[in-house]
Amino acid sequence: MRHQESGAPAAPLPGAAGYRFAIVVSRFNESITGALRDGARAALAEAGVASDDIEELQVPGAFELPQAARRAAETARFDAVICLGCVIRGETPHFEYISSAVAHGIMEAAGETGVPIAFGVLTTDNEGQAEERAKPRRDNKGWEAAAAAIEMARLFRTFTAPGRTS
Ligand code: INI
Repeated sequence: MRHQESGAPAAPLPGAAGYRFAIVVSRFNESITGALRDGARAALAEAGVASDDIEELQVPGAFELPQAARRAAETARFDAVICLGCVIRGETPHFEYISSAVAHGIMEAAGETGVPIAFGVLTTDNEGQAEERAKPRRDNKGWEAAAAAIEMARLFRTFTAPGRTS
């Protein structure tokens, strides 16, 4: 298991009941991204997030993730946004362009909107490697991205100005 180097039981996720999340998921390589989405939903449920507090948005490919994530963040309806995608290396430089555009785009959108945006995008040489990272529950990049989003959402709520409740 990639989360536990020591063999100790995995720490439970911190609670996030009442927090709102957007999951932006790419349809490209859908069998993998669907498994990432399931992993992300499992993590949110484990943290006590109600399904009504999760909005799922679909985009065609990973390249479109930052665009939709930015718009979702700008609505101010979400504590965090979780981006899920899968880019598999082909014979063309497309892989490098898409992977780097997505990573930079997500980072920029998070910085400019002030809303945490988690990077749950697999960039692998082949489908087998992607499947290895999209297993049920914790061996799943979607689960990992959701756990990061929960942690960041909780952290960002602590930045609320004194005397303000939201
Ligand atoms: N999109 C992906 O999410 N994964 C890929 O592996 C991929 N490849 O290999 O091309 C891919 N391409 C589509 C891209 O994300 C855009 O949707 C498309 O270029 C339209 O903007």
